[in-house]
Amino acid sequence: DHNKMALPVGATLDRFIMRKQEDFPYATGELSQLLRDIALAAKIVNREINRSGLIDIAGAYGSQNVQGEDQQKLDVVANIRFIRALRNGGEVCTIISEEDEDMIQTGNVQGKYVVAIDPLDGSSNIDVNVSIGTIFSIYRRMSPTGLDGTTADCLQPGTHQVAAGYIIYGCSTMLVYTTGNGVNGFTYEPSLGEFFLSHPNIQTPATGTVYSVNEGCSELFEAGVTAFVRQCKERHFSARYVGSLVADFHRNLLKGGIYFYPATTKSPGGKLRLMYECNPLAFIVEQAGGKSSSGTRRTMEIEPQALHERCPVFIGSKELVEEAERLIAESA
Ligand code: AHM
Ligand code: MG
Repeated sequence: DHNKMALPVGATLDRFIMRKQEDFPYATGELSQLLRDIALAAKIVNREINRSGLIDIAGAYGSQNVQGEDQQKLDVVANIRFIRALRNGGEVCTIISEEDEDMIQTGNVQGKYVVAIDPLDGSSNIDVNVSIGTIFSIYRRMSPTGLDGTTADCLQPGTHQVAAGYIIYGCSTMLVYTTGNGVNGFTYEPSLGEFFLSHPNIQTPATGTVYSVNEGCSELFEAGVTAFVRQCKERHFSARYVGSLVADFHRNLLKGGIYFYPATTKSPGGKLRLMYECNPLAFIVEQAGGKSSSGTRRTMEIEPQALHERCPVFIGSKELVEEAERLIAESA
């Protein structure tokens, strides 16, 4: 039956999502629709990012209206675009966004899903033409439909994720996602306006020779982390750190390596956010055969207490994450 054959490299994202849905006979297509809504918003945000260098001069070459509507900051623009797409799509009752203090109720009280999103991560890289990304996580709501989503719907542990993904706006734009059945990567073809399957069934190497950490903060690390960094150097690993989580994560996912943002004496809880930075990437890395840990426990098993809570993270190739955990345990 040709319908059951794996789709080849070059299949469009839409076809791929549709085919995956056929694997679940009782699927209603709502999650598929939600993924398509995210992909559409990604295309719009990609367009904004690509012309971002022109924004300040847009008036000069005449494409900007007199009210100067183009001048919002890109992370704000991305936030508006994703929220609008999720609201219009109708499948999502509640959103957590890095850009908004409180939960966002979409008004879609029949929506069965909750989304946690960092609409544009890597804020320090936006203005300097370095890769940035979007990270998202999808949960099924637990409260009954008919009302707004609740805080409890938003504070589910990462193990409850039904899907997660990221978009990297880099040399080319890619969307990588999982629904818990492997990880697939799609590359955007701007002239056609389509994402095409380019990286089917991504598996991350079991180990690697790259470590990614802001070593400028190393004096603020705890002893176990310092020992791990020393070990990376003794083995002559390469240091690679863009400062955009999605870019650093994506490179290590494909090539092998470890990204970490540990607790520091300055930010004892770590810097990165559990709900829309760590958990989605943890789901992806595990689906690709890798690991994600706070240093002492599996990221996805952390019981979230607050929408914007932070956590230390060690994520990437399985062997490297386990070594970091071991050194942290030994020096505790
Ligand atoms: P942001 O959400 O303000 O963009 O911060 C998250 C970013 C990550 O993309 C990146 O890995 C990290 O912060 C870099 O932090 P630092 O500059 O402290 O190394
Ligand atoms: Mg962020």
